[in-house]
Amino acid sequence: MTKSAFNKRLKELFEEHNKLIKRKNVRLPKTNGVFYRYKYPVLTAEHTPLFWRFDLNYETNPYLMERMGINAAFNAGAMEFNGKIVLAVRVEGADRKSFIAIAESPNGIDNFKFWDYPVKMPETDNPDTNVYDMRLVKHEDGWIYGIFCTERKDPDAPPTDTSAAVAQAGIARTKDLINWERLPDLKTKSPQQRNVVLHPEFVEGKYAFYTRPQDGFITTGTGGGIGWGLTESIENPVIEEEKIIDERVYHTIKEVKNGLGPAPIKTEKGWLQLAHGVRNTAAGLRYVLYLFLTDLKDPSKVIAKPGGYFIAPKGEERIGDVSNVVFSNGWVKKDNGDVLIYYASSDTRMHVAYSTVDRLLDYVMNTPEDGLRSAECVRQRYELIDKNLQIMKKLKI
Ligand code: M1P
Repeated sequence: MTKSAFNKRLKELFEEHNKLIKRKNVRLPKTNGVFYRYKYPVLTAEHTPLFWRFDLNYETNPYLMERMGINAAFNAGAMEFNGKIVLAVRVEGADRKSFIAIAESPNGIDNFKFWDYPVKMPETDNPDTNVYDMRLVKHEDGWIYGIFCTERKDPDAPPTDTSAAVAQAGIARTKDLINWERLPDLKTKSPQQRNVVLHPEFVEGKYAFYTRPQDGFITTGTGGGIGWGLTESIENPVIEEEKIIDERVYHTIKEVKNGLGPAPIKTEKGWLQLAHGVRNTAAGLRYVLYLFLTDLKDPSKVIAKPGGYFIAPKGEERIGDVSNVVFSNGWVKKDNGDVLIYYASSDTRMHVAYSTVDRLLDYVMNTPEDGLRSAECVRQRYELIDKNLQIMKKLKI
């Protein structure tokens, strides 16, 4: 490529990228009354800065090649920070390694732009092979915590097994989302932990964690569902007693496994909780999102649990590196009661959905629980149909 062709292509690349970053997002009018989707994903691999991927120097990269590709941008933690919405995004390189990078937007709907550098996460004495799925939590102790999955090769696996891994909860804290202090990984009795979330307030004067104990890296085994445990210290985080607060249940959306999403939102009726549930199908695992409510004084006590899913993969969301998956580890409650729900589809891209605290509370408190059997589910539906037919008669519909 001549230098002038190189410069022309470089200019085009930056123009195309700018257009993508600045594209206005549009709330789709169609809704089930619980939440609204948006037309475009808020972040994709293409949103990552060109200078993370290309060597922009003609002398060393005369073909203007993408030297270090990015594969996906997904599973982001979220919070309001300095008047902006920030996402702590799981960015996955073409080399399969994930890292966390901060992207910010003035409105949380579009114009998300990555900060110049990804997070330089300090390591513990046992280096992480892969870090991902950070939950951002503003804790009442004054720190912003990032709780994430740290994955390492299973030291007990035979040398021929090059995929056995151990997942644990990594913990780091910061005040500015740039400088991070790494704390020891959370210790529990479970051989595997993923989807661990810090509760934003002290409970009984202790740090409280939502956990997800598992026997295997992928398989739950005896791991019963979303767990809960307390630790005296965050500098030496040890959970001695872990109890299951939201269990996996046969023939439901969370039959195979589940895991908490972001830290809960405090409302006057209780802690609003967002989680993912997984079931098996002939086409593989299907991940959907669901909501439940826990007690204000005892966040480990479930007080409302609507049956079924809240958000399931739809359209383009169904397709990606790991298809048929929606996953969320970030949402933001604004002062006016609006809730922006950040969810990833198929381990590939990030979306936003819009709802309000009032709508979500109405949904969790007034949706019937899972009937667990076809006959009971039909009975629930008869109840609804009976009431509706009377209304329709009155309204002459
Ligand atoms: O591939 C779907 C998701 O799988 C894992 O979630 P879980 O531990 O509940 O199975 C995570 O690795 C997550 O990152 C991923 O999106």
